[in-house]
Amino acid sequence: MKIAIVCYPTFGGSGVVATELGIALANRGHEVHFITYKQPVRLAMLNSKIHFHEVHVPQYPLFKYQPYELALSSKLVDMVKLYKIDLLHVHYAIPHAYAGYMAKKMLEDQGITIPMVTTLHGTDITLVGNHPDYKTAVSFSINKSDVVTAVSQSLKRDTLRLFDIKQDIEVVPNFIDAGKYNHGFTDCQRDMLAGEEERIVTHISNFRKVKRISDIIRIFYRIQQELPARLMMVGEGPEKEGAEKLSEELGIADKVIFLGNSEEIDKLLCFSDLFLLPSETESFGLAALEAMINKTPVISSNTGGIPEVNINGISGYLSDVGNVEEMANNAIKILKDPAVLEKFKSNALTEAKKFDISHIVPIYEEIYQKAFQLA
Ligand code: GMT
Repeated sequence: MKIAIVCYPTFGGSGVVATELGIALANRGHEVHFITYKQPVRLAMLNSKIHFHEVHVPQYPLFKYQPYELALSSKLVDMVKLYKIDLLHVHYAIPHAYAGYMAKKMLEDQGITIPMVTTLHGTDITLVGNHPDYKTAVSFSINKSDVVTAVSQSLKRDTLRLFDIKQDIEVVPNFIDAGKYNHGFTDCQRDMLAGEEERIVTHISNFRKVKRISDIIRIFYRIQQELPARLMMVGEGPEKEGAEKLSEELGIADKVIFLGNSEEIDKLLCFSDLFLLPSETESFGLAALEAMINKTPVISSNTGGIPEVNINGISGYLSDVGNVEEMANNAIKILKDPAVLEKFKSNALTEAKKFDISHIVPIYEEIYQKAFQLA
């Protein structure tokens, strides 16, 4: 099958999921065309099965807002015709489902029928999509997709609660390629970041408000009062500066390392002892799953789809959003006893393996077949 994947190419869960799915589909013999404004960060290799087509948005000085959707839908039409693409799979509803539907209609006008699958990822529903200024168009394009998928039961519930959705939503969770993690890194140079006696606590995100970055610093403040530890803060985003200031104010700046965006998160996670994810909302929490597959237990908020991946008392602990005290106490409980830490590490790996890509890609293939029948 020839599949066009539309996604955000930046550091962020939806782009990562779309990219990893595309690579896996190509490995199973499909021809995959990524169509977006930049080569996705996790897409290292292009070959006869993996193509990348850049969407250019001509800058016109009289426009206050440059029309990306227009450029994307035109590019989709051109690429579908040029490469005889069979199906569109758009990730993140805004504006991809909208642009995809426009492309579908333009192609229809030329006698070409193409099915469109839309995958909802989270903030396209819970934060941005549900804003009154976007809601009408988001509802419309979800309803016009041939098949709609959501990354967790929780996101499915949120979508049905927040929008007037007239069709079925299939749940296909985020996934991980467990095979890739038998990497046996020999360069786990833990000692470059922390002393032997220090526990390493990690957070990875795009540092937006929804991640409650200051909670992370406050949880860590309590942890380091009880045991020697360091915090690795990986990523870039609007809340980073505030987090740097807060760690200075709390007098722990020497123990908090801000690493910026990294393409080597598995190396960072392989020497982490604990992952913190106290988000306000999280449709699934891919970052938690990536931590767990690297044997890193997770202290998280009990929100959205997180409880579908982080199992309370098994792979980590869940607390109410904002309950920094409880999160810190649970973190200390895991970190201070080596036997307990080992148990949580091994449980985290076991739980993560349930989301192996080998279970998930065939589900998407079935969904594509269904989309053909419905288009
Ligand atoms: O939240 C992010 O860091 C990025 C965001 C995105 O859309 O790129 O992630 C969302 O999609 C991921 C992949 O499906 C989910 O694992 C994340 O939980 C979800 N983020 C939120 O819901 C806040």
